[in-house]
Amino acid sequence: MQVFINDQHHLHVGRQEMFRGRLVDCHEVPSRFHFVLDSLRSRSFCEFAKAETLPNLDETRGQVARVHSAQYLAFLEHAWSDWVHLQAGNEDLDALPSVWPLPNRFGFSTEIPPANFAARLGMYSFDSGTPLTSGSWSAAMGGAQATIAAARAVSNGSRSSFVLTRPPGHHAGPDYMGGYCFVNNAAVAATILRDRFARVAILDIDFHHGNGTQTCFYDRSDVFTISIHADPVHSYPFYLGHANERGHANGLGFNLNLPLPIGSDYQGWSQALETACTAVTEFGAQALVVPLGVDTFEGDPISGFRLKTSDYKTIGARLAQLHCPTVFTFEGGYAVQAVGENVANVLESFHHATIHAG
Ligand code: OKP
Ligand code: ZN
Repeated sequence: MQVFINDQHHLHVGRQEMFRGRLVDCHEVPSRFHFVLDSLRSRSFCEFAKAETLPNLDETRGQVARVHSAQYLAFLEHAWSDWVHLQAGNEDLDALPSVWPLPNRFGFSTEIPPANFAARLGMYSFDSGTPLTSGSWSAAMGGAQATIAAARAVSNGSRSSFVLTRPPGHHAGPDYMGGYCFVNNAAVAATILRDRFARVAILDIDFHHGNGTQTCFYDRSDVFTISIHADPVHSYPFYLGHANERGHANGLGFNLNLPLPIGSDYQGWSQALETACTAVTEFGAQALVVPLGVDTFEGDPISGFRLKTSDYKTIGARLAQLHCPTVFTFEGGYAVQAVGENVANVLESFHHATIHAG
C-alpha cells in the first residue's frame, strides 16, 4: 500500500479546546501522527511515497477550491495574520471561535459582512473545540497535497493508498471548519477520483458523523456518502448524522447514515458495516474513500464505542472484499498509544486480503 505523508502536520499544534464546559489540552496532538508512522514502519506492507510526487501549492489550491468556497479559503489563509494584527500578544495564543451567527434562526444575518475578527471566525466555524493556530493553514494545505497525490495514485491504477495526515478533515464543510478539521481531505480525494471513475463511494468509519463530507455531496448522485457513527442525539456533531438524512434533489438516496448507540461493540458495529458494504456494492462503486478514524476503540478518551485492537483487522479484510480501488484518509483516534496499531491493523489486513484475492 502506498502511503502519502503530510510533512507539514507539525505546524498545527493547538493549545486548548473548549471541552465539556472547560478549556482543556487539545486531544488532536502531533504524536498521533508519529504513533501511526512508527506502526506502519514496523510492518512491511507500506511503500512511502517520495515528496516529489506531491502537487505544488498552486495546483493544491485549485483542487481544494473544488470542495471549499473561495471566501472560506481566503479567510482561512489570512486568519492567522488577521488575528496577530488584532492585538499585541496574540501570537502566543490560538484563535478559538466563541460566537456564531446561527443561520436560519432568530434572524441573525451576515449579509453585511462583519469586520470584527471573532465575528468572522464564527461565520466560518461551528464549534469552540477547533483552535486556529499559526500553522493551521500550512498543515491543512500539506494534508491536501498528500491527499491529492494519494487519490491520483489510485486513479492511475494503484489498488490502495493511505493519507497519513493531521489535522483530520471529515467535519470541515464547504465553507466552515470545526471538529478539529479545516480542509476535508476525504472530499478532495473523492472529487479527484470522480475525474476517473463515474461512481465513487465514501464510507466513513470514524466514531463521529462525517458531517462535512455529507454536506459536500448531499445533492449529488455520483458520490455516495455513508457514515457509521455514534447517534448524534447523544454525540458530536449533534445537529447532523441522523438516519433520516437520505440526500437532497439529485442526491436523494445517495446518503446513508448508520447511527449506533453509545457503548456499541464490534458485534453491533459490524452489522452496520455489513449494511454499508451492501450499499456500496449495490451502488456499483468503482472507487472508494474511507475516512479512517480509530476513535471507535474501547480506550478512546472522548468517544464511546468498544472496538478492540483485533477488530480493526476484521474491518480491513471486510473492506478489501468490496474490490474497489481505495483511498484511506486518517481522521480521528485519540488513545494515542493505541492509534498506530489500530490504524495499521486496518490497512495491513486490507492490503493482505487484496493480495490474496489476486
Ligand atoms: C474529530 B474527529 C466541542 C468539542 C467536541 C469534538 C470532537 C471532534 C472529533 N466543544 N469534540 O471526528 O475524530
Ligand atoms: Zn472522530
